[in-house]
Amino acid sequence: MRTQVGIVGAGPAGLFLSLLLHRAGVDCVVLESRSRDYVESRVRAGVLEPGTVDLLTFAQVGERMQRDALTHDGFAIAFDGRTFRVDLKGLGGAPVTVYGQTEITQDLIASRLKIGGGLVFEAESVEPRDFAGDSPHVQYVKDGCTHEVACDFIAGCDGSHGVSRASVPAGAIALYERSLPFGWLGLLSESPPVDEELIYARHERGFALCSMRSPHRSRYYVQCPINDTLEAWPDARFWDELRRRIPRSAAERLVTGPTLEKSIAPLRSFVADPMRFGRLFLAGDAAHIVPPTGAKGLNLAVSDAGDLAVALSHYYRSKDVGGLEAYSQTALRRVWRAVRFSWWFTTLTHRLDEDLFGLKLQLAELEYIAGSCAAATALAENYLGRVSWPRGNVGTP
Ligand code: FAS
Ligand code: PHB
Repeated sequence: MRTQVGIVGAGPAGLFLSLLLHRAGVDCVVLESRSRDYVESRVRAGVLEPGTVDLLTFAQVGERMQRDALTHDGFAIAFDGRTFRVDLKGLGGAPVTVYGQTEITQDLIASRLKIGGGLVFEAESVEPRDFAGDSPHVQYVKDGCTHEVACDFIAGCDGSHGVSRASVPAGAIALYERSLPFGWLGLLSESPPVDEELIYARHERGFALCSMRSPHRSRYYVQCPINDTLEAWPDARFWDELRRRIPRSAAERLVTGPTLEKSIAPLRSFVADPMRFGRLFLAGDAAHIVPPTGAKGLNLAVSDAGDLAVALSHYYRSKDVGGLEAYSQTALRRVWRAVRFSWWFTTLTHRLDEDLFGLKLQLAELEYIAGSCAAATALAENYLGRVSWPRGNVGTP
């Protein structure tokens, strides 16, 4: 089989890239190791930046999102017995959209299948090959038969534990990593949210987040030790701990409901530089991971796919490799902005078991943001992903 772009992984990055390439007339095939049911049922991100909504709408994937998504003009931060609101729309000029990654993945898959072909689930032993040369290909096994996809380029969109980045010769890509000694225990429940907007709670017992997926479905997180297990967290303990960490008014409104999903995710950052090797290009979690506090992971994955689609489409139209050569540097500038913000927002709101000085510093930073329009604006524009280089001020590299 031959195609122009072989895509490894049918998460948001791979699926979105395949849709944009198709709309640009570029032939591609997506190879996914898991089943469609598994991919479509994964519970992950929930908050979309305005840029992500625009990209999904441009790719004609936004119909259900426009109908069902929630629009939030701000969110609350609770600390030290106080709560203040970050006015995203007033300070950053736009709202965020609350719409689950689960729904996005389903919408992307439905759109991709409507186009026909080019999406293989349960592809086993997927192996990107010969991407250092001019004739890359991807080998995989399906129903016991070995298949080969010859292509011009390979897009590694297979997440942080995928095969693509692992296939690059050791030392060719630098990895910048930092992990935190705690994770997020997340619970999705069939119950109404405690508030109309998200609540990020910094509490001495640990961080908590009240989020949602719809007026009837809530998503909650509590910070937990990295080696904690789901067995240690029966629902009753989760709800009790959540009530202790969020503002009393919210705790009194909290309505519990049937648990639809519960999982523990580690909090870490890593960045792969460059995000390419030869004719293999990395996008999304295959190239970077950020702590979910800043709600960046999914948004970065969609942005990478958008940039890579533009570069590949331009190449096929003009045979100009300029976009492909610039892809990694352009993406990494955006990635590091998100890594910085996500790390900062995580260390600001989580229990870090530092000395009392560190704890006082955390409270002073929160006091400053609560009382400063400039500081709250900086938070808002980062949360919205609206930080862009002022043309002319800092020059362009
Ligand atoms: P994904 O990991 O989503 O997709 C990669 C795909 O590649 C998967 O379908 C996988 O099955 C497939 N694959 C892997 N290896 C393969 C192989 N060898 N061959 C073929 N296919 C292969 N982000 C937020 O913004 N907010 C959050 O709250 C949030 N919560 C998260 C919770 C968890 C538990 C995790 C793991 C991530 C969370 N994220 C969150 C980040 C998450 O949303 C990612 O950023 C997003 O899924 C990135 O999309 P992709 O890059 O497409 O990678
Ligand atoms: C979520 O709803 O899953 C969510 C929302 C905001 C975050 C992280 C996760 O910062």
